[in-house]
Amino acid sequence: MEYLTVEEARTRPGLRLVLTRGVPGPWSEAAKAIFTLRNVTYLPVQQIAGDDNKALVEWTGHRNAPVAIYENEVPRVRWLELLDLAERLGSGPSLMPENRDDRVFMVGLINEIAGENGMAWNARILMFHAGIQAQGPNAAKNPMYAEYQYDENAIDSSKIKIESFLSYLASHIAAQREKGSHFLVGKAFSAADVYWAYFSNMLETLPPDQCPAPDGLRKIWGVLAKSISGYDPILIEQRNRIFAEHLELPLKF
Ligand SMILES: N[C@@H](CCC(=O)N[C@@H](CS)C(=O)NCC(=O)O)C(=O)O
Repeated sequence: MEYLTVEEARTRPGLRLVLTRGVPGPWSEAAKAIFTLRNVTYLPVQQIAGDDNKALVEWTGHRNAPVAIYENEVPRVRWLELLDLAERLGSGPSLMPENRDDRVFMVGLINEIAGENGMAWNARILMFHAGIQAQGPNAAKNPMYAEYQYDENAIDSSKIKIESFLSYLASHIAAQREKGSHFLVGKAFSAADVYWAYFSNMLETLPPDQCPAPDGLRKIWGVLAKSISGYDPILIEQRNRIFAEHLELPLKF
């Protein structure tokens, strides 16, 4: 994927989407897919993982990715802000369920996956902990440790939260199938399917021909599956089906 630098992107019109360069970061991958599915074109802009990304902070007030900057509007960073922007700018089938109950459920479900203190935030705490065990306390000097609230006392509760969410999601998928739906919300493809597909990569990474992630990242993500007591294979079957029918493979980053 071709990326603009922040300096180049600042002078360009339209939608600029800041993405972590060279890795399939799940927040960034899901954001890319949401805009693509809504037929919104964007200019990819690079963010460097773990770096201070000074120019990006000066431009947007944010150090990490994804960040979407549309024309002169305020930068949008949270998953719901990005989805709202894609819904507003895009065309074609909506990724938001029309039925209110489904919409309320979808927002909650994605938040359990990608929101602050959701599955992926807790998974990251386990990965940071493994980083300290492997490299010693210096690993925590990386700005991501403080920014993503690493706390050595949170390890056990992070594991419990992840296990409990994965077991909830597996039961929910099974119940959806009983009702004749292969989607996470109601009977239609929605943003929840997109979010689970990309975030499941932290739990079980797609094979290298579908996701050419650096070995180091595969190893770090591998910490999640090793740290928990197990997970139902229905979680992976679900995302494989969504990738096969709705999303682009291989991932390009
Ligand atoms: N902006 C998102 C979180 C995004 C996030 O966690 N990004 C990470 C993973 S893709 C990232 O940029 N990591 C690299 C870094 O922090 O330098 C949110 O607030 O919900």
